[in-house]
Amino acid sequence: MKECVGMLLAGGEGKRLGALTKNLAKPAVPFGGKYRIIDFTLSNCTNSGIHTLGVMTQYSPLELNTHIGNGKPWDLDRENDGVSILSPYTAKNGGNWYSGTADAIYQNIHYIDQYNPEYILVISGDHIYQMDYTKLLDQHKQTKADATISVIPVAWDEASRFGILNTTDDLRIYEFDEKPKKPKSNLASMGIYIFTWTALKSYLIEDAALSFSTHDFGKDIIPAMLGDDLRLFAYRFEGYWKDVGTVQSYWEANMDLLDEDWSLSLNDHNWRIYSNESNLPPQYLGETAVVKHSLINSGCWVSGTVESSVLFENVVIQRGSIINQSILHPGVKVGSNSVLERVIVMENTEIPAGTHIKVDLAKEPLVIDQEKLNQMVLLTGGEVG
Ligand code: ADQ
Ligand code: ADP
Repeated sequence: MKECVGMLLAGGEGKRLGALTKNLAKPAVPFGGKYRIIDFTLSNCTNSGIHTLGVMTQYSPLELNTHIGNGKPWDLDRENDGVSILSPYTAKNGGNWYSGTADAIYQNIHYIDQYNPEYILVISGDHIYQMDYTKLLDQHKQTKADATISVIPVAWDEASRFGILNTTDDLRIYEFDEKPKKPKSNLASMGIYIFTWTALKSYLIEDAALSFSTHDFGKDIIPAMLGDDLRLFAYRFEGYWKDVGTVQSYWEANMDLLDEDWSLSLNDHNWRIYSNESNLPPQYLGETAVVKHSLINSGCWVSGTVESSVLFENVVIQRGSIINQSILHPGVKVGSNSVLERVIVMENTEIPAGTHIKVDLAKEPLVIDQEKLNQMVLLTGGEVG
């Protein structure tokens, strides 16, 4: 028997990340110079002592599954528990694609039941944050809740892309609206829940039989529980948290790693973020290199200027090029005398010498892959403003 089993939802398509998720599940998108987005959640599990974890994958899972592998970097390669990749499957008595987040858990009830847990931690693979789930679980037990939702205040103009809720002074939730057009508060659900398993299980079974349901936690399960007056509580998380569901928020979260208030820090030795280690040579900064305020990973070769940017492994910047506020994925090569500003360049893209791409602050940063680049060069001869 396990007290708490973690269930990590990692199967969404991530449409709003555009080209970044063309061939890749959102949780597998590279982040922060040497990580993938899902590393934050996986590391939070290890650091919080959650060692039994099901990861539900579905959309473009190949690279994600390879990345997780046997879970070794996160100390989740264990014999009797550890990490299990739960892909949808068909069987004689049913089984199908996961039609929603609640359906993904519903279809894995047997996986959960084999551990006979008291509680279930439901988490997502597309958030950047460092969180101790034991505090969330402690509050859940103290309040004898059926469900506890982690919450954080968000900017009012972003509130309608979240589940928005209201609580009494003792944090009991009395109102919950999933992505409301007119938000009544700016207290947002982080999509991180603890459920008492018996309570959740009965709601999942009931919900699975409803033909009109979208089988989603925010749209269906939480409202149904609230409607039945179950004990739903909010857990106020204090710390850095970002849903990197849009290109803008993905870019911002990377830039936050460079912000010297270190609200998001990779340097916290008590809360390390683990990932697959690559065995690469040290970065080389040539005599013409100017590097400021940036993260530069191993295997990079820089002869140009790099400011306020994140360079993943094996990136090459030739002489005379200026890279500013940009994110360059592994293996990107930038020829000489090019200028890149506020762009995200995808894996192995080769930028020809003399290419100018600047995106001004009012616009969303531009995601560039080889195909997009070739189109742009054809249209403009390399000058994109
Ligand atoms: P969204 O982020 O819009 O809102 P959703 O798209 O349902 O939630 O994705 C949640 C997680 O589940 C993601 O990690 C996604 O990859 C995964 N997922 C989605 N569909 C899946 C499926 N069919 N199978 C497996 N995994 C799947 C949610 C809540 C809001 C809350 C925000 C916070 O609904 O209330 O405010 O998260 O980010
Ligand atoms: P100073 O205060 O002398 O300017 P630093 O800028 O070197 O010192 O670092 C201040 C603190 O920020 C230190 O605790 C250091 O460990 C931390 N720090 C430095 N670089 C990073 C980084 N890339 N991410 C997170 N924390 C960092």
